[in-house]
Amino acid sequence: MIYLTKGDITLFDGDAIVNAANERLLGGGGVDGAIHRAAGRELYEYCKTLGGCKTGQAKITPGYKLKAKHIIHTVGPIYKDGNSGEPELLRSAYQNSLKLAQEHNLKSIAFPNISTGVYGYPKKEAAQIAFETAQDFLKRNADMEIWFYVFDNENFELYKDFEGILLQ
Ligand code: AR6
Repeated sequence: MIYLTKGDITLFDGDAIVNAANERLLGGGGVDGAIHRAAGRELYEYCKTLGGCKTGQAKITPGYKLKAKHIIHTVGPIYKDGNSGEPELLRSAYQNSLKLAQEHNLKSIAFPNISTGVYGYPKKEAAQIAFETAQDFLKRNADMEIWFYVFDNENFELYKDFEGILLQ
């Protein structure tokens, strides 16, 4: 199932939240900053050992002080013109996060709207890619709960009419 919630992803009480990180994996602004603040210093110390993460890839850490048991850190593309591989890289970020969740036998995962803040990805196009990737994944892994945590009204309006999405 795919769920939609408006609010702070650091409050998600489930198996994993996804962080929209950068390639260094050492924190930053936006949702990345919020997650590092809520999870605590231990997250930063652990992330230092990971050697970063390439755009479109994903790495997993414990959730530390979060309610969520794990954090899946992925790096979305910085949006340039839409013809520089951004759609493929954004899809990979979602796919690789879901794959990692599956490999760790996780059953619930919450995503922020990757790349649509500081990285400037147009929200409508990003929402389409996120939702389609989730739907595709569920065809093969029907028992995963996929949550989209939107933080602003524009994203809420974009997601709420997707077919089959459940408002929570
Ligand atoms: N819960 C849910 N969503 C949030 C939260 C929150 N607590 N805070 C912000 N958002 P951004 P990006 C939304 O900029 O575009 C960082 O500095 C936000 O409104 O966090 O992938 C990293 O270190 C937006 O819709 O991530 C990277 O350098 C969405 O999360 C860079 O920003 C993503 O916005 C990554 O940029």
